[in-house]
Amino acid sequence: MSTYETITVEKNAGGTKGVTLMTLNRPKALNALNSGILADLTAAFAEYSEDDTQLCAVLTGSGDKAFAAGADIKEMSEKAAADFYLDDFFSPWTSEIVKKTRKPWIAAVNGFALGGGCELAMMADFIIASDNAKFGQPEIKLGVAPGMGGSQRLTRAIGKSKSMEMCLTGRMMSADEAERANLVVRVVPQADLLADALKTAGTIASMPPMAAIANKEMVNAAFEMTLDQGLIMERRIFQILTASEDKAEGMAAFIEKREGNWKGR
Ligand code: CO8
Repeated sequence: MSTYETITVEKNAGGTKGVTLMTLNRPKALNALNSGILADLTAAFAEYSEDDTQLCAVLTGSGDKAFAAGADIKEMSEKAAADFYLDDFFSPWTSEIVKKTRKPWIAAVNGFALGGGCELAMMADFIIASDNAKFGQPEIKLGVAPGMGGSQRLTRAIGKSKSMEMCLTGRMMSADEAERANLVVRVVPQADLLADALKTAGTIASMPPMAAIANKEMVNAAFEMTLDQGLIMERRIFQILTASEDKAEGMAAFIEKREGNWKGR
């Protein structure tokens, strides 16, 4: 397993088979997302994708204050527009973390998730939040705007009015409001967050792996396609899955009242 400078990665985390725990590890800077974290996280997600023993991942922040308080403002303050454009800062995240990561992953938001931190959490398949979590897109206060998907993913998640107000005022949203607005799956006490996220990830990791990838692909397609196109895609993937070894095993296991023994194909 690789070692990273700005994140920690634990496979089979806490003894949960098949679950990789990634932790952003710059607590003194509230886990602000600098280019070091960008490189480490991109590599860690590639490693997760390639490791057939790991079937669900959890991403969280170290310390009890922040998931990530945004892109690193100190680093960004020294960059010119041409640097952002030429480096295409943050685009590797979209390609590696969102597009290439076909296996599921969960964001366990344990405090501030602001700006790029909120955007990173929203790249996850779903978010579980601790009761002290706070979400926001405060970029406007810095004279900019979301640049890693916030204006698009937040709007899709919570609707235009709330998203518009969040982006225009830069205000923070509490965990309870985020749950009411469907931004997060549920809110748990901070002390229970990691256990809850790992347990949920463990449940996902115990499912037939190819079916998990297919389910993720189908749900994501709902954001990209018309209803008709999405329904056709769903039906085709369903049909393909019926030819899998795990379909035969899953249905036999149900009838024989036993656990499935998955092949992942
Ligand atoms: N970047 C760098 N350092 C940070 C950041 C950050 N985003 N957030 C906090 N820190 C640092 C502080 O500077 C401080 O360091 P130091 O002790 O050396 O001064 C340390 O973390 C602790 O922070 P505070 O003392 O401020 O802690 P508080 O509890 O008083 O406040 C807050 C916590 C409210 C979270 C506050 O730190 C804050 O407002 N942080 C900034 C939040 C923010 O504006 N985030 C958005 C950043 S912009 C962004 O994410 C754009 C992404 C898209 C870019 C796309 C480019 C193409």
